Amino acid sequence: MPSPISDHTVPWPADLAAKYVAKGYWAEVPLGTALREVADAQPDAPALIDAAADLRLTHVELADRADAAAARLLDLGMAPGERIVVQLGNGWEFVVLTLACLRAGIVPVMALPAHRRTELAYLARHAEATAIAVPDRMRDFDHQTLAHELADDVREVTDGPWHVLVAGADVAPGRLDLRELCGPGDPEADRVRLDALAPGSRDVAVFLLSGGTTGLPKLIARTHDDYVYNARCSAEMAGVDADSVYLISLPAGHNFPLACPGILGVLLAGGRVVTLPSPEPVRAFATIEAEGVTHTAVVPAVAGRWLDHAAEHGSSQVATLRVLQVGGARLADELARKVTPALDCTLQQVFGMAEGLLNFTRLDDPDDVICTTQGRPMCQADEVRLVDELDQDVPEGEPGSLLTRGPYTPRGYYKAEEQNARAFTEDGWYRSGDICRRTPEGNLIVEGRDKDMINRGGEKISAEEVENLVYQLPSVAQVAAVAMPDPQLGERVCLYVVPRPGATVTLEEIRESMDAIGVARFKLPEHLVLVDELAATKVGKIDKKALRADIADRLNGAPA
Ligand code: OOB
Repeated sequence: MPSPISDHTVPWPADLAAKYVAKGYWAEVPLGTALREVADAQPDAPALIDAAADLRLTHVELADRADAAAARLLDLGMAPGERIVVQLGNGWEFVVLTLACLRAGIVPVMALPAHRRTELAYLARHAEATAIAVPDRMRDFDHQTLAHELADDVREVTDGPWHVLVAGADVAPGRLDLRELCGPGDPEADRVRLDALAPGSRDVAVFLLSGGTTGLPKLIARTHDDYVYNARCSAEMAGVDADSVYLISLPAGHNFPLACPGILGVLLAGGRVVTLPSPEPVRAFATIEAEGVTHTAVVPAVAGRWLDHAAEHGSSQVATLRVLQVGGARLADELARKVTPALDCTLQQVFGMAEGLLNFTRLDDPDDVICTTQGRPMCQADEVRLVDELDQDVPEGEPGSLLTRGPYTPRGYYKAEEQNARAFTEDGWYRSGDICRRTPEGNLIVEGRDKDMINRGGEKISAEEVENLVYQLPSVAQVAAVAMPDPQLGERVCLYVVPRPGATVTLEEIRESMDAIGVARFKLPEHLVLVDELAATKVGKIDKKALRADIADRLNGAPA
């Protein structure tokens, strides 16, 4: 049996929890119940449109399907509190299954479609998952075979069943058909059953993955109370209401498209969610036009492609778009200034993290604030400090490392005592690792970071994780992974390698070996620099700052 989640989470202090309830931040309602209430209030309003599968559900149809799927998960033998790894593309099955889990108190672990054996095996084992949901195939990869093969890895820790749920037309014999599981059921009976099982509002609702600075991603346990608030307040920030139509085109398991406001915030506001498998501009623009999309969220790399597309083809297709949220990585001021003229909508910068804190520029902020800052915290009770190396507050206006606490920022990672000691202060501040400056009006500007992470078009890559994988090659004596500037994606992974004496090392060989182990392709290094030794700091650590400067110089054609 998997161990109870509450054995490994760090709760908010009781006095603060009471304050968050008293102030109304925590509504003390589980997400599934809150969503059911919306469906009761406006049953026939459109809720979900899967633009690729051409499937449309109203709020009541969606809520009923979620209950039906929840009931079937329970019938499989899954119990509330168990964990399911969710690795699905953007489509109706993702939404129905996620809502089903929220209703039944089964906790989804939000994996990404790009994850492969290494990440999935780790996630499943660490979360002690008893099930996984995958597409049959996606981008030429056979997800269901891999999911099935994970059974042995997982049984070592859970010693129980391993359910493989497959979404697609090609479900192999012996696996469970997720589309059937998410199909219509017996609404009244299912509802009575699920109402009786509603999880507690302090219980964990979902596991998000950390952007990651350590060897493997950490799990962030988001509770019903904190995540309902996260989603509702984000919806307010973005001006999302029952008339809003929100396009989800980033991988839906990320916090941004899931709940900022994303799927959950939009559904809670009574609005309509439209899913697309990717943000590729031709399809995205056509979908915005066809569905009358009013809001959407993208990363800066996608915003750039959309602006190029609009420059070439005009913006008439996106005439209904009112708000373009951009976040996940720093949006260059020059790009920010192009958004409104090119797409005729309001830009909203979002500086957020799966760990909690969300900053938004407000829709009615002056253009200068919208185009040159990453906004300010969404909640009065969000605490933000900018500190120096000794954790002392820096003078106002100076750059400092961001620490935060608040009603939707958990106090520690799941089952990660050692990392928690580093990533959180003793009094519960989360060290985001972002170097920010605060303007006199209170807006934050992200100037850099002091964490060992590479932000590739919004996908976060832990340098340590890449280095650990590269060290598996016998030809490598020493390796450092650093961010290399890139005009399209912002950053890509660059490797500095010291080969063993007499050995040769090539980029191809490194990429192939990582691919063979099975890791997400976005983590594969894209540039290799062979050196005799790695620059070191005074205390003998690898000097990543010097390496980042070195690769930037090399790309600029300057002598190294
Ligand atoms: C979002 O969440 P994560 O967990 O994938 O990554 C968080 C990190 C931040 O600590 C920061 O380093 C970076 O991503 N980041 C930004 C940014 N938004 C995120 N850096 C500069 N400018 C921004 N606007 O990325 C995320 C979660 C919720 C909403 C939006 C983004």
